Amino acid sequence: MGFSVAGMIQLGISLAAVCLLAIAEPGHAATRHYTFDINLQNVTRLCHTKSMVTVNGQFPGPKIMAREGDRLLIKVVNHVQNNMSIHWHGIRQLRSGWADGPAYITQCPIQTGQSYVYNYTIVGQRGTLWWHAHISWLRSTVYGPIIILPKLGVPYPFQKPYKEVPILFGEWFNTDTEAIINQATITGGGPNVSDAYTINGLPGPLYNCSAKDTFKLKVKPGKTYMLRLINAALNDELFFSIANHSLTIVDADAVYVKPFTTDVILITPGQTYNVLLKTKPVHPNAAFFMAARPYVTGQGTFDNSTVAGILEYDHPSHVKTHPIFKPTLPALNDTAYATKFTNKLRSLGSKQFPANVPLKVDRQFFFTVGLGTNPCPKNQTCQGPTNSTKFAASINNISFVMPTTALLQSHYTGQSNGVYSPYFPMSPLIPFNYTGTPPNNTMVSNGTKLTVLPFNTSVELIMQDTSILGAESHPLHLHGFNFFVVGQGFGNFDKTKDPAKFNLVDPVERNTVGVPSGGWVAIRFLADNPGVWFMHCHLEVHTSWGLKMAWVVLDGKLPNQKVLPPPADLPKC
Ligand SMILES: *[C@@H]1O[C@H](CO)[C@@H](O)[C@H](O)[C@H]1NC(C)=O
Ligand SMILES: *[C@@H]1O[C@H](CO)[C@@H](O)[C@H](O)[C@H]1NC(C)=O
Ligand SMILES: *[C@@H]1O[C@H](CO)[C@@H](O)[C@H](O)[C@H]1NC(C)=O
Ligand SMILES: *[C@@H]1O[C@H](CO)[C@@H](O)[C@H](O)[C@H]1NC(C)=O
Ligand SMILES: *[C@@H]1O[C@H](CO)[C@@H](O)[C@H](O)[C@H]1NC(C)=O
Ligand SMILES: *[C@@H]1O[C@H](CO)[C@@H](O)[C@H](O)[C@H]1NC(C)=O
Ligand SMILES: *[C@@H]1O[C@H](CO)[C@@H](O)[C@H](O)[C@H]1NC(C)=O
Ligand SMILES: *[C@@H]1O[C@H](CO)[C@@H](O)[C@H](O)[C@H]1NC(C)=O
Ligand SMILES: *[C@@H]1O[C@H](CO)[C@@H](O)[C@H](O)[C@H]1NC(C)=O
Ligand SMILES: *[C@@H]1O[C@H](CO)[C@@H](O)[C@H](O)[C@H]1NC(C)=O
Ligand SMILES: *[C@@H]1O[C@H](CO)[C@@H](O)[C@H](O)[C@H]1NC(C)=O
Ligand SMILES: *[C@@H]1O[C@H](CO)[C@@H](O)[C@H](O)[C@H]1NC(C)=O
Ligand SMILES: [Cu+2]
Repeated sequence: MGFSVAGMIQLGISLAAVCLLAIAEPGHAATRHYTFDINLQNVTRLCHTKSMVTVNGQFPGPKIMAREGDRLLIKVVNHVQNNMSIHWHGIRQLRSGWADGPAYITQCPIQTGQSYVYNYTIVGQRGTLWWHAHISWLRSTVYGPIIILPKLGVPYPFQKPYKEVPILFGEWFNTDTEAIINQATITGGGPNVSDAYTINGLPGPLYNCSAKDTFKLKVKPGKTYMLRLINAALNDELFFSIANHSLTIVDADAVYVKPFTTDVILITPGQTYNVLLKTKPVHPNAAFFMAARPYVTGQGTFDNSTVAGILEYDHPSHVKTHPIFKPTLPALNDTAYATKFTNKLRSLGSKQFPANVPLKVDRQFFFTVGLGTNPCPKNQTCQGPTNSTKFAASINNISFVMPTTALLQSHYTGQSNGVYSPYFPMSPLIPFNYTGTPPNNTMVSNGTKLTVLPFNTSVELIMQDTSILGAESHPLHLHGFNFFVVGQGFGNFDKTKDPAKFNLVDPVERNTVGVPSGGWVAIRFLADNPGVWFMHCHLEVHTSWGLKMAWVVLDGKLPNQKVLPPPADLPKC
């Protein structure tokens, strides 16, 4: 922080989002203050201007910078008509669930004219995470990076990059995304898809009326850059590649991995990767597209377009920068590639950064995840799979009904009666051939049901995709924890044969994992963080349809095993 406030004003930098450091002695944790003013901003892309909800008028939003061990105090002031709530995606929130952010799970929304200070400490994490609105579909415009540097004096377990650059993937909609999800909720149909994908808010030259809105990464030859990749898209997993350059993955969801080099990365909404990009030793007489397009397994309509940014070498002015090379991306439905890619991910598992996989399991759960239907209201024609049904989604056939008050508060105050049931089923009530011919009755049941775990329970969870209304990959995100991805496969999970193949040595540790289309994934985590923790598909459309549930982790016996008291400014419903 070697610049003065006056200097920043001269540079025209908005003070609002600038971090003011309170304490910053070497080796000591600091407290970092940010202010997020939620306001409307007119933004134009693809020749369409719309008024959108933003943080500090920025799209994407401001960058949060911290070091491992720091405390963050982020004041969110809501100046718009929409309710607001912000989630710090991937931050463990040890005992500080009040700061986690999903609306009606850990807090009531911040209403118009109100403010709330998110107060939490980053413990044992370093890498790239992100923040986003966690209410309705507002995260389409309200998102930004969280960059967590290692503690002072602790090096990366790989070559120090020359420069670090956040790369946020997003989706641009010409119309208001709140109108889109509201309309879909009424008709029961699939919501309208995006008009473009974006890199750092910019769709790039492959779209009409967009060439001027292109992200350019200017690099020097012979250097190593670290790209901090974040998929903030609403509804799409993405393949990403840079023409004529390989990428070395060193970190996934803010956990170091065994480095591996690849030409194409698959990143689901909710996931992050740090990747090293070695630039060519001498100036090439060319530029290179960095492009992303979706990986699609479902049957609905989708945005099949491609976003491109440009990797440009910092040339002496006489050198030509043409042609522009384009990367080869896998086919939109290339599940073989997706599987090969995810199978390569491994925890670093070093002495300093061990993979603490739970070896014993206290509680086992088997959850089906997939689509289904709700009946169309009488006297209405719906646009679900039939004209008498609406689309729905569920876990163990329960489509989650959002409460009207915050679950954490109900739990903490012992007033959960009538708010939620603590009996979420451990496995499907009616087993069926999950990936075979789907049952005739596709109707889901519903409820606000949670799973209650004693403190320090070691959990194994199998998540099984279903073929109801078509198999589809679902990126499941768990709040409050990282988990280890100990196994995955296609077809139905076989509880006699599959566990023998689990990797309990160096499985990847992360917070969001794709349940393979028509397959299953096995995860393990230690429930050592008391609170109420949301778990949901990170495809916003599926979350809206009910593919979500929550875990209650009870307090432990020791004073440092209990949820902290709620802050005084916690919003009320
Ligand atoms: C956005 O554009 C509208 C119409 O031109 C204008 O009335 C409004 O003041 C603009 N809002 C902002 C925040 O600039
Ligand atoms: C943040 O939370 C910590 C831990 O509960 C508390 O000690 C501290 O006073 C809080 N800070 C603010 C500004 O609320
Ligand atoms: C969704 O798309 C349909 C068809 O293009 C259009 O008629 C409708 O207005 C769109 N809805 C919203 C909310 O933009
Ligand atoms: C882009 O513009 C061209 C020329 O006007 C038109 O033919 C084409 O359909 C447009 N493409 C898209 C995706 O709108
Ligand atoms: C995208 O979908 C449209 C409409 O289905 C189709 O016409 C077009 O060829 C597709 N584009 C690509 C690149 O697959
Ligand atoms: C992928 O899509 C192509 C073109 O639509 C089709 O020919 C192919 O069978 C599909 N592959 C898979 C694995 O679904
Ligand atoms: C359904 O429509 C019929 C005929 O238009 C009407 O009599 C009835 O009141 C409607 N029912 C509801 C629940 O709207
Ligand atoms: C709904 O679908 C059924 C079966 O395809 C058809 O007979 C009926 O006319 C449709 N109703 C409306 C209101 O479109
Ligand atoms: C489930 O369905 C699949 C695909 O149709 C089939 O191959 C498999 O034999 C079925 N499994 C059982 C246990 O019926
Ligand atoms: C589902 O429907 C088919 C065709 O109507 C019927 O043959 C089959 O027995 C039904 N299956 C079940 C499980 O009800
Ligand atoms: C839940 O299911 C009941 C019974 O089928 C239904 O009346 C209610 O509308 C459903 N609630 C939601 C929010 O879908
Ligand atoms: C905002 O949240 C409050 C508290 O849950 C709720 O009563 C109100 O209806 C919400 N307002 C909007 C515009 O959604
Ligand atoms: Cu999903």
